[in-house]
Amino acid sequence: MKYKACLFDLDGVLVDTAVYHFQAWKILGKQFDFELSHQQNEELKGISRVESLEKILHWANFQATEKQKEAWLLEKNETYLKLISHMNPSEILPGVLPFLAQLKDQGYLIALGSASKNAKIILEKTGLITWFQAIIDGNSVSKSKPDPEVFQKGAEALGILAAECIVFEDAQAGIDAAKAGGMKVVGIGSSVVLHGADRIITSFTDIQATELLSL
Ligand code: B16
Ligand code: MG
Repeated sequence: MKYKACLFDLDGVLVDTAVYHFQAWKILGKQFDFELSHQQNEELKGISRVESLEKILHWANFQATEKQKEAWLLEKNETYLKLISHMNPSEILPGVLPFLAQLKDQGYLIALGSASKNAKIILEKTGLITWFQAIIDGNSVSKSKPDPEVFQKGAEALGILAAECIVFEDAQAGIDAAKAGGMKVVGIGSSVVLHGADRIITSFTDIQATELLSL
């Protein structure tokens, strides 16, 4: 087979946790009179928690001490954990489960490549965890997307080459990471905001696993 594995981003690809990140950052922003816009939130997709806070403080034009930043990172995560505590399998995005089943039937390996340090909790709450042969998340990498590390580690964990992987991503930083790692990439979202993917789909209801061979 031309490709051996599919590497999935989590937020915005398998589940829509971006809405919970948005709410949690909005709640935190109140402390320094900052109102996060939807457009700014787009730029936070796929990047780490630390980098997200740096961007937000820059937009808010707020100088914070390292101690303050640490406290806010913790606070944002506590709010986020509360928001995701009720997550369940109903929050898996449309078409994801049938697509994973097709991949499994066709012999593909399946791995996760997420920037989130909370990825495992989300996979457990939604029951998605059983589909994955390897999980690479924010706890296993030192460089964030658009660095390819998260996907390279995924390929390594599965024991296959980058050229044998297809990445599924909703964020520009993630598409760039996959490309930098020499992998094929399917973007999930709109071609107006996502550039450089080998194919764009609006959801997994748009694609059949057999179509991957033509990438
Ligand atoms: P956490 P992904 C990313 O997940 C999110 O898109 C991004 O908005 C978030 O800041 C990042 O995870 C870190 O998340 O605070 O849970 O560690 O899209 O790479 O699955
Ligand atoms: Mg994402």
